[in-house]
Amino acid sequence: MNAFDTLLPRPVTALATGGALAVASPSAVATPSTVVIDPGLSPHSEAYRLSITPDGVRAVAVDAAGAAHAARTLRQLLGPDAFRAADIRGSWELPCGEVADHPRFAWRGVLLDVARHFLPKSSVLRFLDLMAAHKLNVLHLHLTDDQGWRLEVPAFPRLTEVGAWRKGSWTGRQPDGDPTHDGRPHGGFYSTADLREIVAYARERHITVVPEVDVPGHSQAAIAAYPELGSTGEPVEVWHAWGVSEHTLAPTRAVIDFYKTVLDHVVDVFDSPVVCLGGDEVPTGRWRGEQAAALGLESVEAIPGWFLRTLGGHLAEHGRRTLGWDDVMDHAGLSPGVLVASWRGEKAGTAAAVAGHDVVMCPEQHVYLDHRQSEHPDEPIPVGFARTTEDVYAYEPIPAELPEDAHHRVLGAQAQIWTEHLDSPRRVDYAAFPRLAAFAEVVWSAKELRDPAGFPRRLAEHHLPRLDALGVEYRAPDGPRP
Ligand code: TNX
Repeated sequence: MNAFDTLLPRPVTALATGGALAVASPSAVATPSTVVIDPGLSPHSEAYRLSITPDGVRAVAVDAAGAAHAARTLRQLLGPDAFRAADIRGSWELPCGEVADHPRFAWRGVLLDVARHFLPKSSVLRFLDLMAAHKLNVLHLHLTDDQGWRLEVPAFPRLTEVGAWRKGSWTGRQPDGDPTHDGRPHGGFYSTADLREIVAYARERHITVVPEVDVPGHSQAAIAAYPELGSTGEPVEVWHAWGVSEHTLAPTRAVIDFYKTVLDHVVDVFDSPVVCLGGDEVPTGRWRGEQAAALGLESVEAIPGWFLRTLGGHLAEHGRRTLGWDDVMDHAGLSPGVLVASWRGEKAGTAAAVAGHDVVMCPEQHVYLDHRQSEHPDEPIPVGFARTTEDVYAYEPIPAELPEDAHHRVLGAQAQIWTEHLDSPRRVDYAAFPRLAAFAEVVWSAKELRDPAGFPRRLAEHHLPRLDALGVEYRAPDGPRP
């Protein structure tokens, strides 16, 4: 196999596969160039070693992902032009040297919220390419929420016929008309074929797509499609406001059966060993004590835990693990196999790790990329408090208070791109980059190799030109672009 093939511009591919390319410098690269898989290279998965000498490029990797990383590093070393879509004829230079490398964390994730604003399939595929270039390896796709259902489920066509579309979005600036939305219809969904294509595209790049079907809150779009799923049965619309809707799922066997069918489809389409059931921000106001009692539960507060246990058990029958937002830690009887996404700071993740859960660190204080990037008055996306690229670079995924014997429970970290205020692929670019590049280094590099002093220079001199070549509309370090 040759991992260089799919990643490099064509003339370079010719080089990497043994074609001729004359290079006229001391750091000349000649043929042949090879990639070898050697599981004995390193105890670390995804490890690789790259040797560049005047005689050629040689990469050894412990596994196929490591081979892909070697090719990605090689592309970085070729310079920004190697990131252009167009073929570039001419000579390429590589510095001679050795790279021995492996990731610090196994879960190097990004959440993309395609529910609040739909992103077309082509944008998701492009985003996967950008993730791969940054050696990120988990795409958490937030597919369902109050404001939209993006996952086609053949058994329940109204989920996407109705649940994928809303009348408008709340922007806070509605001049006339309905004060709750801007009157611009919004929607879209992924067909089963689209999702299979996304999963396969990701797999080729050694990225796992973790699907999220959020229960029992964040479910108003599903209830709009099938009102009988709701706790009151009253008809509702796909929500056009932001925030947390009061319309939760009814705690009944019928609703569980519905979601089991949804999840049967999800596990058929997605190959991820982990499926996210959400479990976050669940209002209990629409549930009645008798409903809880009918399920043998003490109070309505126990209903979210019941959903998680029941549907998580169903996923387990399919051999899949459940991921839940850290709110799930509030519930008794949580299976120790449940993976916890620690978003309300690091405390919940620390507690979960100590209690024996595997954890993905996602703290909103550090890695929520929907947050504004400065206090500048022209900052176009004024969400929350400011988080700069340097702030993200300074993030440390292992909480200081986590005892050492629980460190291994932290599988890694994940950056969140919630899209309430990101209504186009360009806005997603702007929010994501270059902060995601800083995050990628946080989850990849050994802690002692992190270099906050040198990062701004490396970013400006080496990485932003690559993003330019890739056509990424990132936020410039010197301020917002109008
Ligand atoms: C909290 S993180 C949420 C999301 C929002 C986000 C906005 C989490 C589990 N819930 O639904 O989009 O804040 O920053």
